[in-house]
Amino acid sequence: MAIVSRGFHGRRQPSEHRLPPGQYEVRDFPVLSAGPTPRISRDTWEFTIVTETGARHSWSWPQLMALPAEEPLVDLHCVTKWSKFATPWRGVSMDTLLGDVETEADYALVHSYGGYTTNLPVADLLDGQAWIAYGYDGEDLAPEHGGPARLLVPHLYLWKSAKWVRGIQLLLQDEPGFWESAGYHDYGDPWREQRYQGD
Ligand SMILES: Nc1nc2c(c(=O)[nH]1)N[C@H]1C(S)=C(S)[C@@H](COP(=O)(O)O)O[C@H]1N2
Ligand SMILES: [Mo]
Repeated sequence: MAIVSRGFHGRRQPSEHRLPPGQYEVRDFPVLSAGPTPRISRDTWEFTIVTETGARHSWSWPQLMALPAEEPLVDLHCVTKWSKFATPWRGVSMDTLLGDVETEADYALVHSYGGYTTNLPVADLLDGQAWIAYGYDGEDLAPEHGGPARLLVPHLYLWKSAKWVRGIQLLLQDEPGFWESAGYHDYGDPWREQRYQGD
């Protein structure tokens, strides 16, 4: 009889092994917004990538819907210490959206309807790590969680996942966003507990 390590393939680890340092698990889905929830109509919604040379790539709502959708099942980690496991999203991979964009930029500044911004390296938007998410748990993404669409970049603290996303500015130099300018960490890796500047 072959020696098989049972349960090795495709089984998620018990939840306590998926908690980054200093985090606790929640079962509900907290809402954290720095201001009021903007109401954006899908008829006028637009997502725009602007490169370091000023080249613009825009998608209307129907154009976004026409792109291949993915259904990532990911853990979320908020810097206020809650984590939520196995959240089911639907959205378009940033690999798809950045695929035809010619750029040498290493940095991205994400802009939201309502004025929120957050920054991250372009590399963290690629290789199946980030999505423009418009569905959650089989439904349209609710406005309080960032609908019509938000950035989802679950390997970083959740403040990087800009709700009501409007566009991404590609930059040769790093520029801090809203929370990063207020003392939060520039990168925000939950596994290295990069909550604040200097962590
Ligand atoms: N536009 C915008 N995006 C945002 C925020 C915000 O205030 N405005 N808050 C961030 C923070 S701090 C967190 S923890 C998550 C919360 O997402 P949720 O409300 O869906 O849980 O959204 C992030 N994205
Ligand atoms: Mo947060």
